[in-house]
Amino acid sequence: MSQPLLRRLAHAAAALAALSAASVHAADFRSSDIHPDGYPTVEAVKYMGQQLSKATNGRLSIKVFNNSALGSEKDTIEQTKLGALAMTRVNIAPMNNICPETVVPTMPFLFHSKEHMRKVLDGPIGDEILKACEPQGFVGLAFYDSGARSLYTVKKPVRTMADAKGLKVRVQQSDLWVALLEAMGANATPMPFGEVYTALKTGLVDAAENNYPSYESSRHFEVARYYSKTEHSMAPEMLLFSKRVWDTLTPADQQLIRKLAKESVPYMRKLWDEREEKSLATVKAAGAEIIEVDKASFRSAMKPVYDKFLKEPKLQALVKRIQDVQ
Ligand code: GTR
Repeated sequence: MSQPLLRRLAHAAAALAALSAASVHAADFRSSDIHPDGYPTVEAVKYMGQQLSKATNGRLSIKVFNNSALGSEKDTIEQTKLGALAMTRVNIAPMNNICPETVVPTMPFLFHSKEHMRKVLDGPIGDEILKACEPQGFVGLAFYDSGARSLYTVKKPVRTMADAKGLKVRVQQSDLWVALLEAMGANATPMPFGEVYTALKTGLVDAAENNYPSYESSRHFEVARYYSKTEHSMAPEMLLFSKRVWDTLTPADQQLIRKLAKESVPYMRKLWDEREEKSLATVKAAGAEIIEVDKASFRSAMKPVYDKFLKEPKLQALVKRIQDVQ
C-alpha cells in the first residue's frame, strides 16, 4: 500500500475513534467499595453519582458495589487497571506497592492532626500524589478521610511498645504496613479486610489496627475489645478512575467527573466526623476499652520505616514539604 493511502487510512481511523469517544452517550460507571451501606466512603460515591446523573440528565451515572461484592481492594484495583471496573474506592495502602508516591501519606506519624492532613491532601501536594498514579493506569480523583488507625487486641491490652512485641497483627496488603508493624516489634500478617473478623476470632491473628468506624462497622470490637490509641497512621482513602475507561470519555465529561469527585469530599467529611463519634460511642457501649498509650515511644521506633521506604529524594522532598505545611 502506498504511503499517502496509509496516511489517509490512519487519519480516517483516528477520526472514527474520536467520533466514537465523543458519542459515548450513556454510561453507568461501576464503582467498588469493601464497606457496607451507610459507611461514609460508600455514601460519598453514591452522592457523587447522583450529582453526575443530575448534571448530565441521566446520561452518566455511578453504581456502587459495596461490601466487597467485587472482591478485596487488591482485586478491585486490578480490575480498575484493566478497565473492567470504572472506579474503585480503596484505602491508599494497597496502592503503596503500585504507585510509590502513595507511600508518603501512609507514613507513620506524618500528619499531626486531622486539619494538617486535610490541608495537605486538598492542596497541590495531594494533587501531585493523585496524578502520580496515572502511568500505572489510575486517574486519582480525590482523597477521602480515614481518621487515625490504632491497634486493637483480643487477649491483652497494649499500653507500651513492649506489649506489642511478638503480637500477630493483621495488616493491609502493603510492604510498608508489614515494615510498620515489625518496627513495633509485632509480626505482621497481610490479608484482605473481609477475612479479619474470622482471623481474630479463630486466633489466626492476635490483633488488627484501624480507625473507629471500621473497628465498629466490621464488628471487630466484639472479638478484640482492647483498642489502644497508637494513632500510628492517617493513611487516607482514595477514589480512583480507570485510565482505560477515562480515555474513552470526552474532555468535558472528564472535567465534570473530576469536579464532582472533589465536591464529594466535604460531603464525605461531614459524614465522617459524625461517624467517628458515633462509632466510638457504639464500641464503648458494647464494652470496648479505649486505652491511652505512650505515643512517643511508638513514634520513635519508626525511623527504620522512614529509612527503608523513603530512599528516593523525590519522596523525601514530599515528606519535607508536608512537614512544612502549617
Ligand atoms: C479501612 C479502609 C478500607 C480498608 C480497611 C483495611 O479503614 O476504609 O478501605 O483499607 O481499612 O484495613 O483493609
